[in-house]
Amino acid sequence: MDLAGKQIAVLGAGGSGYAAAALAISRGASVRVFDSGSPEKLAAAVAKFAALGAPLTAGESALEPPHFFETVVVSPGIDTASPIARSFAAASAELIGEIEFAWRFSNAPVIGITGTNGKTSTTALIAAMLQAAGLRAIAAGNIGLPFSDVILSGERYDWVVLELSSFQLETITSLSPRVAVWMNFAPDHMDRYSTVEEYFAAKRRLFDYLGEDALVIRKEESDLGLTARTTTFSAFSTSSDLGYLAGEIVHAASGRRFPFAGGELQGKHNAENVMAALAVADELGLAWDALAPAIQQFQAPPHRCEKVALLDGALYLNDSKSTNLHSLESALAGQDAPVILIAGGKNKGLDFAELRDLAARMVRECVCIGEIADHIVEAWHGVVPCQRAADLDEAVAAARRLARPGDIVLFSPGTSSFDMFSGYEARGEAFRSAVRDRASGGA
Ligand code: UMA
Repeated sequence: MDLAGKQIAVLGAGGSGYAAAALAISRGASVRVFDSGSPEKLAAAVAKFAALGAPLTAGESALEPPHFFETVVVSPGIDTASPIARSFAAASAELIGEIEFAWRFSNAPVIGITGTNGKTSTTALIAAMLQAAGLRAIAAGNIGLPFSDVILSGERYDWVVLELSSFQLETITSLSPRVAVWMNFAPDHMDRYSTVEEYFAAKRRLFDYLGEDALVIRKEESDLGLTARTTTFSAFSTSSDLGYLAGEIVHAASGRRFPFAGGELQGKHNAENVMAALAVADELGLAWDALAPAIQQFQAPPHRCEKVALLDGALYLNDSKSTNLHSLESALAGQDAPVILIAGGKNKGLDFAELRDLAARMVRECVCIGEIADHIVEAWHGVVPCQRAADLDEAVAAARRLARPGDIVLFSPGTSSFDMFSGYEARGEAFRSAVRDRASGGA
């Protein structure tokens, strides 16, 4: 893509907007940035973009394109149906996302990973696995590092491992992963999409430019009519290419086995993340044995079924990133010991009755917190003994009284945190300290 002398507009003054603007400038473009957020809140960003040489227009005046642009690069958080995106799309030759923009400059092949849950852990795991195999690999995309920053760094990579959200996939027009990984799908982001089908269609764009490249996909969702060479995985199906048996991951056709239990990762949903990584390894011709130490020592990113401590013989897991029911469902289904669950948080209209059967099978007792506590008690009445706690610290104290040696105390809220915390990270940190204080001899 030749940008010399071209007029480029970047929409959104967040991390991806900044990286895209910097990349465009480095390739000789003239760049302007537009953000419909309030000028007061964006005062620091105005100075930062001015220093870069990409003037930022904020607020109401950002909605009117001042002239025609060759290319508009939109940040993932901006809905393409929003007023700002629509007016710029009408005043440009093309509107593409930051991921697509960076892809056009990439010399390295991409492993693209999407899914409703588990994609961040799997992205980090695959990058760590490739690095352990001596390859130059980097994790980028929705995981937090904009793809444009990877290009701008000038580093040469053998592989870019990209976590791709539906928001990012909506605006690709040529991105073609060498290996596409589909973790799972469940309704989410219904504040952006008007139907579940629309959300699915956005995610499915991962395959739009796939051709005959490789596809790694969860068995339960593999019936998508694609022609790509496919490897299926599942910890719950007996007919997938990669499956789970008594603590091991098994390759059905060859009988190869990979020891999963005993590593840092925990739960069958993490076993599926490892299966996806091993399928990628097969695709790249990497032997499993050589990868075992890196995979077994790999620690899940914080707040995703992260092991916190062993207290009175019970294992405490922090899954604060569980902000929807699907994520709680995966965390519960993945356990193979009785669970004392701490759940609850903001009441955003979720129906915990959907998990009644699973909770009846997996949860011995539940401690409910937050705005939605009463709803959980009611939804699981008669199948799971539930009690309420006033805050997270009280919930940990209650769970400790209920737990027996060998149990798992799982903090997987199943909803967002904003009734009590500033975000899932703060919530997870509060859980960690409540547990660690007790593990180190506190109350
Ligand atoms: N904005 C507008 N108009 C709008 C909406 C937003 O101008 O209608 C402006 C905001 O005022 C703000 C800017 O857009 O200044 C923010 O853009 P952004 O939301 O795209 O934020 P970035 O900092 O660029 O972060 C994005 C991803 N954010 C989202 O998809 C919401 C990050 O994913 C990603 O890590 C980063 O790019 C680097 O690639 C975060 C995320 O929450 C982690 N992702 C969602 C998720 O995981 O559920 C999909």
